Amino acid sequence: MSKKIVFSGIQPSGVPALGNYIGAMLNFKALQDEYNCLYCVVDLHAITVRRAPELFGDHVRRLFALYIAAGLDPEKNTIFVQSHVPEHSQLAWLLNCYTYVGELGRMTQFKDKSRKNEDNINAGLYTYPVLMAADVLLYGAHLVPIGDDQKQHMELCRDIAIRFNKIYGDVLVVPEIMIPKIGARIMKLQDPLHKMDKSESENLNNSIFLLDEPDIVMAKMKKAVTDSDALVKYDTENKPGVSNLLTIYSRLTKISIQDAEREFEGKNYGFFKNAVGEAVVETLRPIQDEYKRLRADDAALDVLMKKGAEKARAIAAKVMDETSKAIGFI
Ligand code: ATP
Ligand code: LTN
Repeated sequence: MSKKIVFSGIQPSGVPALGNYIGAMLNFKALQDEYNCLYCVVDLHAITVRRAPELFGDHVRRLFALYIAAGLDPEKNTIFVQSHVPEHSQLAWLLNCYTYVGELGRMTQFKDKSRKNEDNINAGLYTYPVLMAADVLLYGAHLVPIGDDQKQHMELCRDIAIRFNKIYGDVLVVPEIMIPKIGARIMKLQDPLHKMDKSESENLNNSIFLLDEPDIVMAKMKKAVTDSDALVKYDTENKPGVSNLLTIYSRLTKISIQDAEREFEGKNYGFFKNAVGEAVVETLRPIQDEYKRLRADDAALDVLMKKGAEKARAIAAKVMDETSKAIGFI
């Protein structure tokens, strides 16, 4: 039997943060042997916010290289750039006609991003989840690993596929959503009630970026907000800062939260934060080394990118064709 298909994507909107790594990339890695995985640099999604053209290409190459540096094998997986496969935009248009404006208006990310980009609430920001649905449905993906913040978008994707199939028969695969039990929402280090973002601009101490040098990681960790209990216990309601650090530690060292609590029993927060910082540094070290090696030869990286797009396109063209036929296009 052929392997089931996995699809996921990350926006080239800054240097990926620890939240992206723990919430998404760790699962990407875990799935690569058992599934036929497609991992995408979703550059079309990223232009819903203005980007400097002279920097955009570098951000795309950076994320592409970081996928590989973080442990995704470009031979085993299909790693590619969204805009290199025009079927994404093509299917998104079709799916727009099977999505209701009421559904899009309820999306919390749209409401949040509109608040943050008051001077540029463009239609792309609004129809963003339709493009995301197209990404997934274009490959007949069975499983989509994401962080908690993308759950609402993926539920809409499922609704669109179910609606389409009700009209035309079983044309689209309705995907399952995969969210990690621990680490689905890594919080800002200095504001642990809000999710860590890679496009953090207000306070860089809130996010650890995958390319941060060890001294920067340790300094950010030292400044992380905790509480005044001096007790390393997992309690998201009363101790959000400490719980966030415990989550990071647990996911990176593969030690359970309970064992981590035991490990830090009687230890002060300084000791605890130092240990979490070191776990982060040790995780990032091999990723950064491999990243530097890959970026020393962008021409070779571009060859991999081209191969990825060709592999992706072979699948996308087929699904695009079946979907168009189902609607009745001649
Ligand atoms: P931006 O800041 O540009 O909006 P982002 O950091 O939210 O970006 P995305 O590219 O939108 O990142 O998301 C890529 C993947 O990382 C998604 O699966 C998303 O759910 C996951 N993710 C993002 N932030 C976190 C977080 N703080 N904790 C866990 N998972 C996260
Ligand atoms: N919308 C996602 C990124 C994304 C994605 C996808 C994730 C675009 N297309 C398809 C999973 C499947 C985000 O902003 N985090």
